[in-house]
Amino acid sequence: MRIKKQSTDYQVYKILSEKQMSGEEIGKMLGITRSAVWKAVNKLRDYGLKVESTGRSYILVDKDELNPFEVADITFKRLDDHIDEVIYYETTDSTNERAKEYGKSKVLFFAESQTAGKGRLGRKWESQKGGLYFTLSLDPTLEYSELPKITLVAGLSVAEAIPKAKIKWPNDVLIRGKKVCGILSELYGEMENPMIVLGIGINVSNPIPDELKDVAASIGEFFDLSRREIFDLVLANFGKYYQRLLEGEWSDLRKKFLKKCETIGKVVKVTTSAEEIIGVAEDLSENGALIVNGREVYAGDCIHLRNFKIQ
Ligand code: BT5
Repeated sequence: MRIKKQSTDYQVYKILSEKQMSGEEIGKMLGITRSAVWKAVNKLRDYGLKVESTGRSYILVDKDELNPFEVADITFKRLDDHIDEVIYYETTDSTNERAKEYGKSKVLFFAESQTAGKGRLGRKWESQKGGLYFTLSLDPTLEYSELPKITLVAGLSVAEAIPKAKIKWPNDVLIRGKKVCGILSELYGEMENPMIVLGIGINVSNPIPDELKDVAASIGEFFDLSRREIFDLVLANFGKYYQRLLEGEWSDLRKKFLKKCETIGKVVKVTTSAEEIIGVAEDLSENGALIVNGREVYAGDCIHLRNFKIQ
């Protein structure tokens, strides 16, 4: 289902989510007829929302925890300058794949569940109902070399939204050492003008398969936070931090990232496409790279070697 920022259905939802109102009043606000309002209200009903009409007013009752219009409302509120369309799926293969197929930036793809959720390097991302699975297609005005910072900023946005959460460089968010969020960013389109497909998966109350229970968890095991609250906080943080990144304020974001990142100071094994490096993760460079044994690493798989002793 597609929801555009300017669509009448969404505009009517937005008004009714704030207060009850008559068809005439809504019509006046939006510059449309009462019957157009009535049509929009019926569309909201078709999508399963409960809109009562008592006397003169329409009242939106029983707001779902996160219905498609609520997803759109949060998105447009928090990412006003960067997203103007939301595409919502009950289920799809992978929101990153949907984004690439659509091929347009400024869109947020959201799924209640994914049948072929993707991790990095062809790995699988478990995506049962109860979690948050979404992808933003962005068209950043950044130098090519700055693009990996978008993933770091996304991790920071999630880590700051969840109590006690820490970042494992480059893209995992953990609570007590267990992964609750993964991020997959992909470059798409032409080299000169690439589109970023930024996929974020957050475990909220979705079941975690037994074989992953040692390394993964859902936020619901630790905190009583709803999907709505988490989605809203993550997008609010990302809207703010992404804007700062575009405005060249990386050095402040880097400091924030370092505060949340538990990789620094640990002995790590980083596997890049070319090699494996074992050593102390010393710092995050001004360029956004992890510094291991004095070398800059921009992307790779990172394992914290807690019991490893350096001679
Ligand atoms: C990631 O890959 O962590 C990136 C995950 C991105 C998922 C989002 S959901 C929305 C969008 N659409 C997609 O299709 N993908 C994105 P990586 O660092 O490679 O980690 C993958 C590994 O994490 C797997 O091999 C498992 O060990 C583990 N894993 C799988 N599902 C998990 C889950 N739900 N929670 C925690 N760990 C999981």
